Amino acid sequence: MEALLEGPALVALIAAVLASGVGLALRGRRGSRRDVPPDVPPEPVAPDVSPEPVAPDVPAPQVVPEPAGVAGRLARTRTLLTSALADLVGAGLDDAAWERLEEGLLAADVGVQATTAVVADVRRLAREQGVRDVDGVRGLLRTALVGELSAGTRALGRRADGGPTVWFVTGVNGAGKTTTIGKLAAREVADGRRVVLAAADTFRAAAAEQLGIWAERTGAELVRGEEGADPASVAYAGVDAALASAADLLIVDTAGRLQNRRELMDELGKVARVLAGRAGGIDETLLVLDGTVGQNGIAQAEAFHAAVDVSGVAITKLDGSSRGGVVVAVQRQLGLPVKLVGLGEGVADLQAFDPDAYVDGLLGD
Ligand SMILES: Nc1nc2c(ncn2[C@@H]2O[C@H](COP(=O)(O)OP(=O)(O)OP(=O)(O)O)[C@@H](O)[C@H]2O)c(=O)[nH]1
Ligand SMILES: [Mg+2]
Repeated sequence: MEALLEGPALVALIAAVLASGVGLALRGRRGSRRDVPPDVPPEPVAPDVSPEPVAPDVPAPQVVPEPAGVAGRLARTRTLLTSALADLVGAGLDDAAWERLEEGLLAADVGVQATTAVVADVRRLAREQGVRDVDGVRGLLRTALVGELSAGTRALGRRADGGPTVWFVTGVNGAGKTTTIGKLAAREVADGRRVVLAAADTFRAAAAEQLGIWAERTGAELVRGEEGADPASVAYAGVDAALASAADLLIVDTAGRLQNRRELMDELGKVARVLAGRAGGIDETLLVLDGTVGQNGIAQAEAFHAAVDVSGVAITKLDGSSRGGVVVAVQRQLGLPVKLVGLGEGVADLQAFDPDAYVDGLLGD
């Protein structure tokens, strides 16, 4: 230690160790964990100490089973919209029947703006083209809905110029952040990437334990802090760990927070700034939305976008009581691309969002 550290750096290290009462574990391997002492400021504690290099052994790829399709999971919404379409045609495309189709889309959580625009389009095209049968109207509706979903790139951001890619994951309590991270880690490790997970959810010890289980399960490395530690310091340590392990990807988990809790949203902004500062940017700021909350997802997305500049959305629980249309509402009202959909609690229940498959799920093919 004396050979490596002199003067201020040594003093800083000793002070940090005494203050925390915990030593810093600077060496980590995949499937291992690093503990960040509570209240370590997000400055480098001992910049002269470089972690020992980790042998560049490539993790044995895990097989992630093929996920179940979106189509099967949106059956309830499909039934609703299919019967609205049949009624529409049965009623000779009269005004009341178009209104019922609107009601069907609203009931599916498509949202007022998108519903109004989509139905106006379909109605006009049906009139212009003389379309009066169920398949024809469904085809027009399909095109209009896919059109609503065509904005933005679907791929999660990745770093091209060396250094680990950084994904920052946010959302309200229980949205499915940690589970989505676990699924992403499994997928990335299976693709041969070295992954570090940082548990910047320090509200509850159980949160880090939960991420730790995913780390073990997937072969990712875990960085965590004590309960109550500054989440920004954990994010910071995550970058250092990812650099030390020559990782390809760092995924930072955060504590769930209500979008109207000002101080918690400010804290999230700080974590993002510290993370971006240390990593030289964030490649994807992912907002995780619970698909079952319907239109409240829009208010959540607005607040998180204002706080941390969201770049992509993951919509979870589309397998549950979700009606699925919130995907359309999020894209139209916020212009944020939906990149991932969660379709269950299992490791394979995550899909890249595919507008065509999704609309087939809503309407049937
Ligand atoms: N059915 C279903 N359940 C899901 C999905 N994603 C997550 N869950 C479940 O939702 C619950 C909450 O998930 P977490 O990943 O812990 O959510 P979180 O956002 O990390 O929660 P906090 O950290 O407490 O804010 C768990 O029971 C998950 O198994 C999904 O796509 N479908
Ligand atoms: Mg969590």
